[in-house]
Amino acid sequence: MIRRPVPSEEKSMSDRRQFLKTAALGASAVALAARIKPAGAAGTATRIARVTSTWDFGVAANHAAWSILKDGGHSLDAVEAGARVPEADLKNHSVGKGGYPDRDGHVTLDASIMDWQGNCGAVAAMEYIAHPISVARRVMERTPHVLLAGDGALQFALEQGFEKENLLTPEAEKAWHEWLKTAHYQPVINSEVRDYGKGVPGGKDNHDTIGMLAIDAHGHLAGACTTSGMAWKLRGRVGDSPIIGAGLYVDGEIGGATSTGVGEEVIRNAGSFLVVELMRQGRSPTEACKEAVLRIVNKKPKTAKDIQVAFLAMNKDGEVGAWAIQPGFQYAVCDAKDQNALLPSKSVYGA
Ligand code: SD4
Repeated sequence: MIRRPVPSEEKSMSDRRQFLKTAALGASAVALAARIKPAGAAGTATRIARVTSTWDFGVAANHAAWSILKDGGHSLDAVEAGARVPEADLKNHSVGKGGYPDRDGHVTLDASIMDWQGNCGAVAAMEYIAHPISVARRVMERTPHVLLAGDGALQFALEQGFEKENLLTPEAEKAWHEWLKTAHYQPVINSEVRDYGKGVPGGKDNHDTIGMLAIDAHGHLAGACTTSGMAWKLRGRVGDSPIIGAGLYVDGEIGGATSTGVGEEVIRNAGSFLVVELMRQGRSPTEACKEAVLRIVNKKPKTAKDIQVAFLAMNKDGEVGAWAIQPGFQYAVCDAKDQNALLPSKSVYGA
């Protein structure tokens, strides 16, 4: 079938050509960035390339993003490359292939991507495609739409040349059969730090969505968010991750935010949009994340005690901050100075 490009695709192709030209200038862009003075009273952008992402798997994801950013590459390419790392990790049961399935044994993936100009794309409840973040980018660049869901998202992905594969690994299937013995749906509190004092079993692998934010040497922000969603969810359930403004939001003039944890509470509060708007009002990334988390806690205090939600934010100067409901949330930060930083987030119920 011959597919004619839609108008936005033609525009995106010309953007792409422009981008390739710019990328070729990458090394000189970095050199230029090095000459640009740090933020001063006038609020000049620092032009320091940096990437941050949720949880400890964010360190490896950041490395992939950094391989693009360090040479003057673009933040949008960086966050896509970074998000693909946990998507491809079969040991990771909360993102991409190898993710835990829904109640009926289907692995359904959610993802979104957004740039500093307000361009965005997303897929929700998509099956059989291992890299939903790349499909989300195609939605952004090659369609007039923002969000494709379910069978339509799959159809689009196949038309775009993505490969159909079984995403349910034997390990995830075994865990699903184990869960079926009780079939009790109770989201666990995600915490990578064991025994943080509440008797909640944390652990290195107890994490979920990867949300990633990057600023490149051109001073441009982008973000990505990808997940297999809540394990054992109802078929058709969509979380916050593919919802622009909930799981991810980027405003090039202000900053970006992303979230992890129980998506229903994030959607209810338009969480990532809220964080960005709080930064617009003058909050630092950390203050904005804290206030958004408290909004969730104060709205449903009883629910909040037993769930995890965390926000991660980066402002347009590359400053990073986070806050969570429960202790044990960590975020990875990578820049020219340190490619392996993994920082503990503050939280409402912990330190
Ligand atoms: C969601 N925030 O679907 C995502 C992922 C998640 O525990 O909840 N994982 O709500």
